[in-house]
Amino acid sequence: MKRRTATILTTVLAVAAASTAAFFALPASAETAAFTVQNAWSNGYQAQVTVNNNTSSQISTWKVELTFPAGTTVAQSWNATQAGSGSTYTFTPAGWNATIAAGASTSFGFIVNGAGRPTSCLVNGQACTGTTPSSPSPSVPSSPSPSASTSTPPPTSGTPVQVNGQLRVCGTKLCNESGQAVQLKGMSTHGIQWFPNCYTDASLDVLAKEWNSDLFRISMYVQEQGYETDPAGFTNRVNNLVEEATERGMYALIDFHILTPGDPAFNLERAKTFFAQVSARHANKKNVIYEIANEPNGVSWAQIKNYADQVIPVIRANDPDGVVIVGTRGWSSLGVSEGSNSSEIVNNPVSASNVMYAFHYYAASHKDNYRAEVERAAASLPLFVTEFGTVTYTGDGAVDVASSNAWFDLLDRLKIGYANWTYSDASEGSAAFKPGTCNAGSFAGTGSLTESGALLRNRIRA
Ligand code: IDC
Repeated sequence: MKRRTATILTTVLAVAAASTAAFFALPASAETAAFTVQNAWSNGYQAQVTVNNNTSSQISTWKVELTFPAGTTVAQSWNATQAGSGSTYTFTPAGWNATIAAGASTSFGFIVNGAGRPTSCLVNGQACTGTTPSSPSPSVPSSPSPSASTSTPPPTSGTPVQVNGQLRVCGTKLCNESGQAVQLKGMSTHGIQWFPNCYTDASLDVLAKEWNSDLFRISMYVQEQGYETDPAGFTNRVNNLVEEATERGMYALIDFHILTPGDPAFNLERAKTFFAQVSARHANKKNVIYEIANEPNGVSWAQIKNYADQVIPVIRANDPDGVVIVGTRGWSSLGVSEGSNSSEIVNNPVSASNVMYAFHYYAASHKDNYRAEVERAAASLPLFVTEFGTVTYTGDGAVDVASSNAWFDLLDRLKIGYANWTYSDASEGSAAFKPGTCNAGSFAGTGSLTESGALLRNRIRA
C-alpha cells in the first residue's frame, strides 16, 4: 500500500514537473492532492485524488475543490462526500477517512462525464500539487480499449463479447467498452475435476446459443483433487475452457476455487503461478475476468486484502485491463456470515483499480439481512455475484422460489452480474441438469432440466 502510493505520487509529481502549466507551486510542508486518471473511455473517465499530508502533524479533516471545463461533470464518487454541480465540486471525507496521520495519505475516486480534466484544484483552500494537464496522463494504464471504442464503436447485436467488448469497472458498476453499465448473467461449472463430461462442445453450444448466457464461470478447485494435484494439467483444462467460451462469444470467469482451507494465503504461491500463466495466455482477449479467491473463510478482511495485493499485480503485469474480482470474508458474504459487514472493505479497499468484490448467496439460506447488506454495499463497492444457488448453502435441497426471485429483482435493479452454481448434472438441488444428462449429452431444450435449471434458463434467456 505504502509503496504503491509512493509510486503514484512520484509519477504524478514527475508529470507535473514536466508540464509547468499544470504545476501549482506549494510550500513543501503543506497538504497536497494528486489527480490521476484511472481509466478512460470515449465519453468519460474514472479518476482518483490522493490527499497527502506532508506536514509533521496529523490533520483532522480535508477538503478538495475541483473545477472542470464546461460540459464536463462529476457523476458519482466514492470514499468521499461530494457536493456541487456544474463546473465546481467539493469533496470532503466519507466519515471514516477524515484524519490523515503525518506523512500519510487517503484517496477517493469518482466518475466524470465528459473528457475535460480539472482546470483548477484546491486542497484545504490552497492549490494542489499535481493536477494533470489536459493531455492524457501517463499514469493511465496503456489499455487499448478506450481509443478503440472511440474509433470503432462495438456493434449493437452479436454475441455478448461482440456487443460489449472489453469490460471495465466504472464507479460501482461494470461497464462495457462504450462506458454503459452491463449486467452479465450466466452459469458456473461444478468442480471441473469431477464433471468434465458436462463441459463439451454440445453443452457449451446450448449454454451460449440456447440459454443466451453472457458468462461461463470455470471453477477450478485448488484442493479436493483439484489444481494442487496437477498444476500443469488443470491450467491446461482452464485454458481450453476459456478458448471454448471465447469461440462462442461468452465472457470467461476464471475461478480459483479455494474453499478449505479458507485462508487464501495457504495457496498464495499456487495462485501466483496459476494467474501468471493464465493471464499471459489470455492477455489479448477481451472476455476474460479473473476471480482470485472463491470463498475465503475463517480469516480477516486484512488477510484477504494482503493476498489480493500480491496476486493482482501478477495478473496486471500481463493483462493490465483485465477485471479482477476479489472474494470477501465469510465465504464471500461481504463478512456477514462471520458477523461483520462490507464497511471493513470500504474502509480498506484493495490497492488496485478495476477491481470488484464477490458476493455469494444460497437463496434458501441467505435472505433479507443479506439482501440489505448487498443493497448498502452496492452504494460504494463494485459487486459481482460470482456464485449463488437457488437452494441451501449445502448445494442441495429444494429451490426457494420466493427468495430466489427476491434476489433476482435486487440484482437486476442494482445491475449486479451473476453466475449460478451449477451447470452440471450433480445429484444435488443446485445442479441445472438431472443426473445422467452429461453422459447422455442431452443438454438442449428443457427435458433434462431440474427445477433450478428451468428457473435459471428462463432468467438467463430473457
Ligand atoms: C459444493 C458442491 C458439492 C461439493 C462441495 C465440496 O455443490 O457437490 O461436495 O462443494 O466441494 C459454496 C462453494 C461450492 C459449494 C457450494 C454448495 O463455493 O464449492 O459446492 N457452496 O455447498 N459456497 C457456498 C455454497
